[in-house]
Amino acid sequence: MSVDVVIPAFNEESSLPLVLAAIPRPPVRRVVVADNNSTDTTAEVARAGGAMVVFEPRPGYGAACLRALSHLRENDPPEIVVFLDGDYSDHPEELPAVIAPIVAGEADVVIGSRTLGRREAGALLPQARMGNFVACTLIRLLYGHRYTDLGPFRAARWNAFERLAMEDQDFGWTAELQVKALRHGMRVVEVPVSYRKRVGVSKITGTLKGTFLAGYKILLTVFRHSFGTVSSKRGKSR
Ligand SMILES: Nc1nc2c(ncn2[C@@H]2O[C@H](COP(=O)(O)OP(=O)(O)O)[C@@H](O)[C@H]2O)c(=O)[nH]1
Ligand SMILES: [Mg+2]
Repeated sequence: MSVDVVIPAFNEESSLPLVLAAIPRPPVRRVVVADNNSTDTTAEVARAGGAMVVFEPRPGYGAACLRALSHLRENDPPEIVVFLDGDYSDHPEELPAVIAPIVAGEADVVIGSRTLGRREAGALLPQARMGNFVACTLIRLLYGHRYTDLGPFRAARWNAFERLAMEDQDFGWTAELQVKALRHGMRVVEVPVSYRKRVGVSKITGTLKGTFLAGYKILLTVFRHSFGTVSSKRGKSR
C-alpha cells in the first residue's frame, strides 16, 4: 500500500533532519512538511532531507495538516497517511508497526500511544500527561471508548480519513480526529510508540499560553462533537 507522511513544522531546523533521516523508505513514498511561516531554515532542511514542502500562512498545527492533506488530495493521494511531529520526539522507525493494523485490514485509524509505549523520563511534560488524562477520560464518558493518549504519531486509511472532513485549524486537531473517528464508527486501534525529549524548543505544551489554549480547545472539541448526528459532509459531521 502507498504510504505518505505529513509533518507539521514550525521552526524545527535542528530536529527535522533527524526525523527525515529516520523515516523508513520503503514503505514511505513521500514526505510532506507543512511549514507555517517558519523564521528559520525549516523549509530548506526539509527539502535537503528529501521532503516536499508546502506553505501555510494561517498559523496553527491543524492549518498546517490541512494544507498538507489538500496537497496530497490533488497529487495522487496515498492509501495510508501517517502523521509525525517534526521535533524528533517520535521514533519514525516505528512507522511499520503504526501502519500494520491498516495493512492487515484491521483498522481505519491507528493512534500511536505514548502511554502504552516506552517514554524517556521528562519527554511527556506533566501538563501534557494531565491534559491527555482529562481528555481521554472525557472521551470515555461521552463516547464510551477508551483511548490512552492523544498522540501525534498516527496513521489512517486515506479513504476513511477523508470521510472525517477535518476542519480544526489549531490545537483541537488531534482531538477532532480521534472523536470523529468514533462518531463515524471507524475501527480505531492503538499501538504503543516510544517517545523521547524533543530536539529544539516546544511550541505548545512547553509554553504556558500553548498549554492553556490547547487544553481549552481540546476539551471544547471533545464536547462539541459529542452532540448531534453524524454526517460525513463538511461542517455537518457533529
Ligand atoms: N506548521 C505548524 N506546526 C506547528 C505549529 N505549532 C507546532 N507545530 C508543530 O507541531 C509539532 C508539535 O509541536 P511541539 O512544539 O513539539 O509541541 P509539544 O509536543 O506539545 O511540546 C511540532 O512538529 C511543531 O513544529 C504551528 O503553528 N504550525
Ligand atoms: Mg513535541
